[in-house]
Amino acid sequence: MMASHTFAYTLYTFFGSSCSARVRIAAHHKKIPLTYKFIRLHKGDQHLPSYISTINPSASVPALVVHNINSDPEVDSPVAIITQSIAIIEYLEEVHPSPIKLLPSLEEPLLRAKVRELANIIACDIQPLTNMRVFKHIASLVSPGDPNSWHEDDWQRHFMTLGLSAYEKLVAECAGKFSVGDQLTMADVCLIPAIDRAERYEVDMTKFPIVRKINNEIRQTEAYKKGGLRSQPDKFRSLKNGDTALEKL
Ligand SMILES: N[C@@H](CCC(=O)N[C@@H](CS)C(=O)NCC(=O)O)C(=O)O
Repeated sequence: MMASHTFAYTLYTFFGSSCSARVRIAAHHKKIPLTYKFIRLHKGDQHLPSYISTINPSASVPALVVHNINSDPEVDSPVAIITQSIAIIEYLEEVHPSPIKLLPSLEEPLLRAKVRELANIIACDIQPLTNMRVFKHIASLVSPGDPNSWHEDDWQRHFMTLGLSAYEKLVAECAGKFSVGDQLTMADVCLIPAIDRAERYEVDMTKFPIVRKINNEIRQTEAYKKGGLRSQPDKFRSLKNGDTALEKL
């Protein structure tokens, strides 16, 4: 395998995707340049046969294409394509371990486990249940037109509240300025896009005072300001800074 500095990266992303935002925020924090290609989830680009066959068989974002830095990404084959946001973040952490880290050092295995535990509450317990394809499929199964049958917003709030309640309990033991101590970690880069979504669905965040304090800190970081949904070139033109009334993706 070639040294990491010989690589360049293209990220397939959508501004409102919390999984893409994790990777964007992580890369900004670590000062790793990414070129973006936009997948319009609301238009179904993730289902295009060319995207599924050549980039991401899971029909989702993000996907990170790793190129040789001297190659032409439009013509030459990539070195690798990594799908799954957590795998991408951990890859970037491993090949760019310094100067800025998103995981505690190898000498702190329990703290590393804590960061991963928190990140997985978001990535494994909340996001998959609240993903667009899930609620679209449920909506297709329940009686169309019956207002009492199923409410997407209640479903979203339920699973977001469950996950954030667990997060709140766990961070009580380890939070400093951020979720684990005073440095931004992979847990925080997963948490903040999940809070953006929770706010869109009007989850009662007053139940989570520690998470709210951490949220305020993360929002001040350059990494969030540059990698969060509101600063993305593909954001909907109607989305103003500070606006939470975004289409529920
Ligand atoms: N486990 C995957 C989940 C990827 C995923 O579901 N991404 C969402 C956006 S956050 C998506 O592309 N959804 C498209 C759809 O549901 O059709 C990861 O962490 O990368």
